[in-house]
Amino acid sequence: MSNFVSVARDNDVAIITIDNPPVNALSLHVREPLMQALVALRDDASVAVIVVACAGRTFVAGADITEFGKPVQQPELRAIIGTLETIAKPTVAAIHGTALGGGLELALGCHFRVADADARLGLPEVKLGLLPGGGGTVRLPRLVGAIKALRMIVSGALVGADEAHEAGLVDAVFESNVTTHAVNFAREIARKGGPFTPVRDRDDEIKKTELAAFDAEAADLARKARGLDAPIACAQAVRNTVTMSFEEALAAERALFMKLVAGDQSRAQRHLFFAEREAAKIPGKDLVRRRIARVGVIGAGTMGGGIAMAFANGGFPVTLLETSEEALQRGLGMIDKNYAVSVSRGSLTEDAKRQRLVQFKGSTDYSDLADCDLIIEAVFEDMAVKKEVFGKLDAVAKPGAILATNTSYLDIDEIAASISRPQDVLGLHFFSPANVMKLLEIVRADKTAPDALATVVDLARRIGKVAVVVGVCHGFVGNRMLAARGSESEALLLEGATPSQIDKAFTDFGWPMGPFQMGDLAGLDISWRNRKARGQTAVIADTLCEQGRFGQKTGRGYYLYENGSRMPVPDPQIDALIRGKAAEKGIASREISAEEIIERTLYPMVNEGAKILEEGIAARASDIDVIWVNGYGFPIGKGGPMFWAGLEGAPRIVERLEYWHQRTGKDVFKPARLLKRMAETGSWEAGARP
Ligand code: T1G
Repeated sequence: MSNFVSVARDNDVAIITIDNPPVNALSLHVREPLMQALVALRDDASVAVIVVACAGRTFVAGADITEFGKPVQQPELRAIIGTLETIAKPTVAAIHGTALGGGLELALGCHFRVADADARLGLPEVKLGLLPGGGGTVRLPRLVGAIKALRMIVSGALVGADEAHEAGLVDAVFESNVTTHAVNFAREIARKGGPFTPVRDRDDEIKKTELAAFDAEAADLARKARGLDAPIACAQAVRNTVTMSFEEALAAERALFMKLVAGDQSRAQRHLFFAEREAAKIPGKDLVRRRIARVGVIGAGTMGGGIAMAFANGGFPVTLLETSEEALQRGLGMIDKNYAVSVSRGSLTEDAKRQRLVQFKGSTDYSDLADCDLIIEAVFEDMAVKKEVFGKLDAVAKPGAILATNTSYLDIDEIAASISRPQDVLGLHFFSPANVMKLLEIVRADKTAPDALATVVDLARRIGKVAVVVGVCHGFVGNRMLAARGSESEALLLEGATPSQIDKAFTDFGWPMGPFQMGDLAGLDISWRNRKARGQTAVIADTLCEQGRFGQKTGRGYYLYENGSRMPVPDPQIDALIRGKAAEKGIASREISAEEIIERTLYPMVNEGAKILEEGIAARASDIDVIWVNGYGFPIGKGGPMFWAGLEGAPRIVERLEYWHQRTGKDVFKPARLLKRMAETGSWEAGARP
């Protein structure tokens, strides 16, 4: 057949094997020989049954995402599945690893599916801003029912082999050698004889659907879509399967798919798919990694405790160090409580909780860190305190141990220079809650050894984090751009905007919440301490903090939070305070549009991103997008700030920045060289540093 598709025979059983590393994506060079094989085996009377299997680490993980946005080439996946479904002799899909998207759709074109016990199955297209375009929204409900299919397709979540078996998605599960078992299963099926009903003709499950219950569930899911089109389209497509004929629903699925694949949201989410994988590619691919068997964490506060949990969840034994027994027990107690919450929510079993807790060893003695291969400091954000801790680490840590700081803005070169082994020092900037947030900003200091860096990039994946390597500067990438985004917030308030008006501009844009609500959630006292440490002031924010308005934790900040609720209530006192400060400064109040709010907050942020690229603090514009989407809630449907700049139009961003620069004289609006270059070329890479 071809290098990518081969056919073997086991007497009257034909086994088609797809072999397209790394994930057997259904690229054109797979689809062509696959179609030929199916037609040939359909028409070969000596073949009684056909098994479809894959070589390598996984069954088909979907259509080839790199082909989207390009002219469609025949044969399409739908045609292949259509052909497969017309084959009268029994067909069996042998699933190992993952059967995802077009891969599961291909399997749904078979009469039977058998899976390896560790296999995972799903239609995650919604995570690419799409919906299943190969008949998944029409065939899956016919096996698992409309409601189950709705949940799987709108969430994009995967199911394990046992759950798939229970749901009727797979017909048998085997501990191992699924292809061998599939051949025996196939032979047994052929021996028993038909009829063999294609999935397309199985209506019993969808006929059971209660449309009212379905619509209620779909409406609930739609409320969580936050401006994304794909979840809504997914729900509509599954509903069509209940209310339309097979052919009508299939055609409707196609129309929805073609609309989404051509849209900006899917382009943005496909950009992020590849951007996350690119971010992990750093020089030194072949470097020998350092062995990490045990991890030490210094500081059992909110950050330290979360970091320790992230490693314990990743299967690492953790030594947790605190200055006093009381502080240690408080930290361990918080960890236990966090796990108990997960158990009560059903996202963790009691047994798993036990297994994780035994990973922790508490201590107040630095010498207990001597057997750790990686030690992460998460103590108070003060340079003198950091240096004291690293001094002690330098004395006790074993040779070759990686010494990391969780600082979110301090100079890591200065910390590294304070000890005898700067080559082992780097930053591991986790985001709160560290056991939940996916992003890990890995800070490469001037002297950081390449093997230390490569080691922690790999390690991030093992603890379920998305890693991005950045250089040393104040606030690194994320917080530095956050400061640029926030630089105008006060000015906008003084000129007439209200906190809720600005927050609404952000939530309308697609953020989970706006800067003022976020400030109240994080605690206004943290950035107040920061400003004071840097000799900076913010007239409104400082006044709030002087009045003890730290946000949710004190029940009032920019908003009121009554009786411990997290619901922000606008506070007329705040408007009066702001108007008062504006009057003191002689600033007249005026109408401010949502457009102006976005211009004066997000445009400077993109501009700062361009400066960061110019300075080589970030290696790629897409790295910045990965940071903002995974660490700061930037709307995935917009692809991150640097990708969004392309959607928004870099020429417009430059023009409006120049307008505000002229009007305010503020540097934050002075267009960066690389942004101007992007406006001319349409690409960030075109003008980037070599
Ligand atoms: N197409 C093209 N390349 C892909 C790919 C795909 N579907 N999946 C992975 N790759 C590349 C990836 O970029 C990386 O490349 C390498 O393979 C290894 O991936 C019609 C519309 C399967 C769970 O959404 O979730 O079918 O960086 O690093 O961690 O309805 O890859 O090495 O150059 O992620 O072991 C639906 C996407 C497609 C699944 C493996 N399918 N893939 O994870 O490896 S849309 C998906 C994954 C579709 C139909 C529709 C994961 C994985 P490079 P990796 P991994």
